[in-house]
Amino acid sequence: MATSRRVKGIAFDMYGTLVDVGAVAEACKEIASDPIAFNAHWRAKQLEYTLLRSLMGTYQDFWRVSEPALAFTIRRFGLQVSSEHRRRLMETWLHPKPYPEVAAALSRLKERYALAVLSNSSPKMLRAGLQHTALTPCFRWVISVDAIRLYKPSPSVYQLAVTKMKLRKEEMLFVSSNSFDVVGAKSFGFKVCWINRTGAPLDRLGVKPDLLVRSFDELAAAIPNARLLTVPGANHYTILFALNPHPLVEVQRFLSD
Ligand code: 2OP
Repeated sequence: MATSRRVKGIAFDMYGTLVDVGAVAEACKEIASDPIAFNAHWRAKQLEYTLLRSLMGTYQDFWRVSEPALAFTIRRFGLQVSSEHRRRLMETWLHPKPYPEVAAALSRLKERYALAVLSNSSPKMLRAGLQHTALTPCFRWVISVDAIRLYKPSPSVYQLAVTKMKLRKEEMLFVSSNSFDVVGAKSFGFKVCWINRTGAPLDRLGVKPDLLVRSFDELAAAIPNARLLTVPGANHYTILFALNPHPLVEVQRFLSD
């Protein structure tokens, strides 16, 4: 028999989800002829280093992982970059831009749900980024992986959000734009919303999110009317029914893919 629970808390990924990392690409224009490729490579290397450090048991925080990832990328692209330019590139991570609809959508969601950030980023970067974007007051918790010295998608990180927010896994929704984070959170057992702004393909790791939307506006419209409905045996999917027709159509299309 189906069981249903209301969402009580929502945890959000930070970079690429709440704030635009494309802004870092702007800064890359100063040093690279293909700033988008340079930035994508830096971002991929950053992620790779978090995964490797988690596996090797040699945690360093996200700032300290990002610097050598930048150095590697500079080398990979055969560039000469001054220490002043490197410093400026790193500092763009402290001054991200929020996606335009994020603040208004979070204000609506905050009325009804306990909101948290759950990020691979370091406490210093999170503090600076949230202050710069004026999003700090939206969140009751700002949770960095630094507390446990492991990176997402380790299940221990998602468990950290459960523990800090004092909610049951089943009462939480996790929201991310990053495919690796979506599959990680889903595999941990969260209900998951994927904000897929660009129509990117999902990583093929055997799980899919419960809800697919293209923006925070769609998320904010869907969630207040939604119940999490768990149907045992139904393809392992927990389907988030929303009264808003648009996301529901997307969900159905997505789940039948
Ligand atoms: C996060 O905020 C860094 O996007 C990554 O967890």
